Amino acid sequence: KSLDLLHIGALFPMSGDWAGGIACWPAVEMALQSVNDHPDILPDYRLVLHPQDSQCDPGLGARKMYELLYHPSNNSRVVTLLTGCSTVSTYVAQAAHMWNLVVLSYGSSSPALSDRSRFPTFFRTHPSAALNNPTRLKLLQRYNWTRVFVLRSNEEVFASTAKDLEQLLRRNNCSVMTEIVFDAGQAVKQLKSKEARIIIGLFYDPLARQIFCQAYKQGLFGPRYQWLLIGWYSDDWYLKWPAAERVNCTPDEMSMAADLHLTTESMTWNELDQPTYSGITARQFQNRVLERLGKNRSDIGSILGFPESPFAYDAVWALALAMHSAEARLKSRGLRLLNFTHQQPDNPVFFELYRAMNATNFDGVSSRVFFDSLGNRIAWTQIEQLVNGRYRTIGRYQVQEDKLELQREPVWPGGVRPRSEPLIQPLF
Ligand code: ABU
Repeated sequence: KSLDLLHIGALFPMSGDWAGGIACWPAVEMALQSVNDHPDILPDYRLVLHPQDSQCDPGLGARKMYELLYHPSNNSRVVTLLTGCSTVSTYVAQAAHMWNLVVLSYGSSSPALSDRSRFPTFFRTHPSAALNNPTRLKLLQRYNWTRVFVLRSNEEVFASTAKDLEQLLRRNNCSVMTEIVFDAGQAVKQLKSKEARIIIGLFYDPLARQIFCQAYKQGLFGPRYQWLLIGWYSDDWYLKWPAAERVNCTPDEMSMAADLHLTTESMTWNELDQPTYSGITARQFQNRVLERLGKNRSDIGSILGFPESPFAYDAVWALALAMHSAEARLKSRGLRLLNFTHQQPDNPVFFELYRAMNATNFDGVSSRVFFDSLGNRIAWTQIEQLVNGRYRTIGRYQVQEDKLELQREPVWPGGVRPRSEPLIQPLF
């Protein structure tokens, strides 16, 4: 029988600050194929993807959104937008509700996106970066680090993460000073002059390379210092970089500076080796993404967007299930998903789709998928440490139950746990 088409606009960052589209795009295609092949989900429809490269650039992302909505060659009516990269999602999700569009992000961590008054139709399968802050606090408390420096770049994703972190640390009697990076050399110099010892870095990985090169040159690494970074960079972020990026350090120098840093990140995989709602296990999903990318399991750590690919796969399933349930409710009123319009302010299709998104609850390859009242995902976080060129697990933490499960203690630079206070107190 002939199927009606449901159009989905999608923005993938294929380059730029976070080029996670590299693994997330194939994951979305895989999910679309499995939904379209499923006999019982949206049996009267075929989902059609309209992918665009945003380069993780908010201006380009906004332009691509308008093209998806208005380009004359695009006579399809896009019902929903999938996005990745916080900076792009922030622009898109601020505007999209004006066109009745639900925005679902597989790759946006910015805590600012949890503001329902600014982003009323935004959901994400990627957890908010704020989820890492209680984990950071747990580590600081465990190792008696009460004087901490936050080094962050100026994008809202990191500003909002830092704000949440500062409030949490101050409430827990930890002194925290924040340095915003405009120039990596100057920022590292400031940290040195303030006798920083415990440093939490919040930035995308191109800036991380600039900072660690400066940390090497200015000696802000090794014994006495402990860096805590974001855990979703590729495993070789400090060794390899795009040709256009100028890093004035050798990979050996970068390795020395980056060695023994700790990371925190939300856990991305369903750990049960059982078929999830879509019929495949998380491991089968990994193998299929690798196959599409022409890569092996040994490449996993260096594929950009691989940790987020389960969020991308589950985002499509969340959307398909929400559409399916919206269609059933619409039918009882003599309507269909095809009655969606961008203009009608109280469009019933938009209303039912939004309602169904809120009720999402299924077992995904990234574990159970459901959203809190702000459209956020709930998840465990894991702690890792770079030791001699390999990331190894230190433990994991679940904030709701205040559960810390440690597998091992970190290796300390120079064999001694750094203190957060310098031996001679600085005058500030
Ligand atoms: N885990 C990737 C998040 C990227 C972003 O928030 O922009």
